[in-house]
Amino acid sequence: GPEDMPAEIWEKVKNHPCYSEEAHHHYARMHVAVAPACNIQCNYCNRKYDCANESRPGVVSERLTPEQASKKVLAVASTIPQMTVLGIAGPGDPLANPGKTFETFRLISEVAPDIKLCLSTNGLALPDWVDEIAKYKVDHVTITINMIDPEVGQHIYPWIFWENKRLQGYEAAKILTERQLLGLEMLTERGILAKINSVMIPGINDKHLVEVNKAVKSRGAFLHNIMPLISAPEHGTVFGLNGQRGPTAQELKALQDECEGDMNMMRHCRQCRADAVGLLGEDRSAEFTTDKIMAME
Ligand code: CLF
Ligand code: SF4
Repeated sequence: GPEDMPAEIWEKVKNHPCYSEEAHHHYARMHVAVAPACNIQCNYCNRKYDCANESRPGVVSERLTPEQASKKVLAVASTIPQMTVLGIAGPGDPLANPGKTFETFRLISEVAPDIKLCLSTNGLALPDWVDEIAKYKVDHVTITINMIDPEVGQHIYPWIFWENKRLQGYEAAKILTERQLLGLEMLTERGILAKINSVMIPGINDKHLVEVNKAVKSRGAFLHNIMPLISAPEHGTVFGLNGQRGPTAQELKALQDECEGDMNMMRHCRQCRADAVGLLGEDRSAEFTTDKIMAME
């Protein structure tokens, strides 16, 4: 609440449903799935579907062009007055699709300047785009950080695509963690609120996430959202096919409680689709498919 933070930060979080537990009862967000490509591989991802860094794996979202996305935002904003935040969270990595992502932000800031812009990324390309993010007044950025130790990271990320090369194993994870933490520091310097998402993977990074929590807090992260791995074999992810289990609800809560003393923990995440529309936990995306939006005109 406003008593826990400086006034300028409260201004940014008070009507963002993910950054404020209270706000999520009253304010809605929407996502537009304009970013199909990705620059890394996570073992919990199946590329045919949405980016599992911010959304439930195994869901196919409707892909839009920036123009379709901006039409959709106008249609939703006129139907759902509590819609305060537009996020780009997939289906791949928004910053691996910078042309589409920033063109979407540009169009929306022209037609709907009151809507807050939000972005979720794996962080590999983040340092290259922080100035552009600031230019479009994107006040909220989520980075998915699952490790700060490449020994751990090599079991989560089989490869990254970096400076025109595919890198693997320890080397790939080392570059990824360096870029994520640098990107976080650059956001903090510019006063952009950073939320960290971490996927809890039992036996791989569950113990290590306490270290991640400390590292991101010391670099100014505002909120930490530890999410359970979802690894049903039918999603076709590497972890799912290898029989890697997700955490139990008790294991997740115990880890969140352990980190709670160090920084604000998000506990109301609903692992939304890359084309989610509505209050968190409510899915109105089916009301706003492209054919329906075109029919509204
Ligand atoms: Fe979307 Fe993410 Fe912005 Fe929210 S979702 S880009 S910060 S506007 Fe929110 Fe959904 Fe959890 Fe994401 S409940 S998956 S944390
Ligand atoms: Fe999949 Fe997202 Fe990871 Fe890319 S960043 S591999 S889209 S989960």
